[in-house]
Amino acid sequence: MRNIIVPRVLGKTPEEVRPALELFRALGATPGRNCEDGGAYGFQFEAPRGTVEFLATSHPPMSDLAVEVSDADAAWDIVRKHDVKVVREIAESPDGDRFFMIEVSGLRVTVVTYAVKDEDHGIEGSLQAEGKHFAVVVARFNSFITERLLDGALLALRQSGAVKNDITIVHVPGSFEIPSAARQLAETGKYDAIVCIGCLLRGDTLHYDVIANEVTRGVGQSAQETGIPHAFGVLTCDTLEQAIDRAGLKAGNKGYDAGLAAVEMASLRDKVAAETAGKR
Ligand code: DLZ
Repeated sequence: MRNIIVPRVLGKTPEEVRPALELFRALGATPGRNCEDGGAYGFQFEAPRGTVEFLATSHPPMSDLAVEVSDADAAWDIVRKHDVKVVREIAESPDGDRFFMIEVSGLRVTVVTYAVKDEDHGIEGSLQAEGKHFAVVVARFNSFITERLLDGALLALRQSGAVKNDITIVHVPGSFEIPSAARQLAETGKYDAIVCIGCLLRGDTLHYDVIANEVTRGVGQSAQETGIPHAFGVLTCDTLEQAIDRAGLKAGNKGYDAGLAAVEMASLRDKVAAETAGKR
């Protein structure tokens, strides 16, 4: 068995399903396959783990779906910014679990953080960007793609709680220029993370490989030498079609993913610093 997919109808049109899609994205579920078949649409989401629970009880479950998250209080803050009905406000169970219940697109969802974890997950960043500052460096080359990636990155930052005034967008001519601009921004010390957005399409010359290697190396070097997290939202594709797929269509939006990575890494940096402060 590779995967268990439980389909559920949340509306007749994609528009009716949109609130649930937006909420799940905001909670960090990874968009998976989208499909369309004769006017029926499917939007899949993936999480690192999935559990099927078969119940033997005379009471129907209170919710249609349970989502385990790393931080229910952070998830609660995210949920409150969405168009959802609150069925039960965040509370603590007698066992110490933190949980709340909402309804979105007719789907009743319990969101929970268990007091006793299955395993020690170690230190993890959260998707909370409130009060944090971000810079987004975006290449104009292949702007048809990079503008969509930029939209995705900004959506991720805003959904995570970053405010517009705390996001600086810097435009550069092409991907080759991303590392130097990113480094200059990182060195100001004013940003918690930098999101790098570009699109390299393989042409007939060596240019692609040369630039791709240099951009990857330069962004990595800037991150390591400044200590400021840099998220890599630079597509390296053989064809325009592949790039379109990764800029908001079939394979999600890699700008959005980079935005979330920036938020998580900014949070992780703070947590590692707090966790290790005073330790030898
Ligand atoms: C020159 C060039 C080429 C051929 N291809 C791309 C590309 O696919 N994606 C991209 O972001 N930029 C490209 N560039 C522009 C270079 O990144 C750079 O802006 C110029 O060489 C000027 O330094």
